[in-house]
Amino acid sequence: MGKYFPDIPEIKFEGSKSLNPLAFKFYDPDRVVLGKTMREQLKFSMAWWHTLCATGTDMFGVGTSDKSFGAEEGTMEHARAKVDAGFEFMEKLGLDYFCAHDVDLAPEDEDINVTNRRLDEITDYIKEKMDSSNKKMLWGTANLFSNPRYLNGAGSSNSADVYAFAAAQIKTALDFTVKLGGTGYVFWGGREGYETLLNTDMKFEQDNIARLMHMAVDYGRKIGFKGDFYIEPKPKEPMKHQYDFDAATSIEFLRRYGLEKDFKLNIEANHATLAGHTFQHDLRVAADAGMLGSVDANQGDYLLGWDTDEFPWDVYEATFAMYEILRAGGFKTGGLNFDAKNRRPSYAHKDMFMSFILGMDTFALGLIKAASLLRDGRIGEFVNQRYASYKDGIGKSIVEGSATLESLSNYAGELAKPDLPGSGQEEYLMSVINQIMFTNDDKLA
Ligand code: XUL
Ligand code: CO
Repeated sequence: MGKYFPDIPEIKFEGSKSLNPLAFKFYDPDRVVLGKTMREQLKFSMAWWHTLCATGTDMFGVGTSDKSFGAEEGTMEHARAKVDAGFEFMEKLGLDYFCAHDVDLAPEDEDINVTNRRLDEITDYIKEKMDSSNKKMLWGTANLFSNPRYLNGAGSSNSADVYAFAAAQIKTALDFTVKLGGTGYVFWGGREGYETLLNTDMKFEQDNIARLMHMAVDYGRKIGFKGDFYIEPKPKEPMKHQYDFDAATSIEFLRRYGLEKDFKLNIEANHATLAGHTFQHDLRVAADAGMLGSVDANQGDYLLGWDTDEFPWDVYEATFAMYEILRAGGFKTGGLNFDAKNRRPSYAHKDMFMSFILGMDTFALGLIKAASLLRDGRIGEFVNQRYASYKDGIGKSIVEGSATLESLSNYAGELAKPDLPGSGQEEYLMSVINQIMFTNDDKLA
């Protein structure tokens, strides 16, 4: 039954009537939804940091969950035990992908040369395990925010030496991402922002971040990285102001610095809500720009104002998210990475499995219901009809570019007073959503 989670069986789909806490109720990996299996549509991924490293430490107390996996923390033996535990975990849940920062994989030494050798060693070991399983790397990244040297950021640091160390970490992280066949490389701007403008040259810092990203693209392409680079927007936390505030701000940054061909976005639900948007909003902004790359699947808390990284249980949110992802043509290089952790009181290893079951079932339902919404077509058709006035006449002249302020002013003068633009019927549309949510009559294939 495996060495690290001996009491946990392989998690299987048992259907919505199952009372087994260690079974999927909705995630049926081989079920076909809109031409692809659920497994292919959803591309679930395990975040190394939460699953194998995070112990539940918070600002007020130490960890509650044991992630030693039988080895002394901070040793290479522990790093290898995490690999073994991680592969057993992914195997039992049927997760095909994982994501990792450099520091999640091997302990950092004071000397970066030692750290790099450790990363070489551990990624050789991971590669061996990958060769004898079907596990894949979704994306890699470098942690440029935990080490004290990054207290003022990495690419945005006032210190050129610190900047060079950030570059060195990115180089190594790109090396192992390519070695492990990762299809994405993430820049989450951990501390790329500022606390006060009294000590900050904002434009200089942003120019420098862009320089670092260009160097990453140049190096990545040189060593054969064919995947997508991603920016993962977040408005605040840990910094008061972060430069990658939300999808719109990040897209503007990428275009301003000529990075838009190599970069897409990795949209995280809890980051979008921290920015005062819905998850769906930021997904739509990214998709409209052709930059919806990958998703960090999690959920915030309505009562707490920070990045709680909860496993998603809100099926409405998951449905709206999957609706955007399907409309955008589904995942290519990206997938659904559970950047989520179980609550501090849920400290048992069994809770980790039940958390993933919750998250995977939530997104399976989201996929089923989003596909039903698309097939039902009422929402799409309503939106289409709402803009019908642009299909001919004066509207057509606006869209085709022949209208001028004078022509529109003459038109308005003749009309004297327009009709109201038509009811938005939000309440009706939500009743359509509810009808879809609570029917079992989903026709998906
Ligand atoms: C932090 C966060 C990160 C990134 C990767 O809020 O989401 O874990 O996903 O650095
Ligand atoms: Co994230």
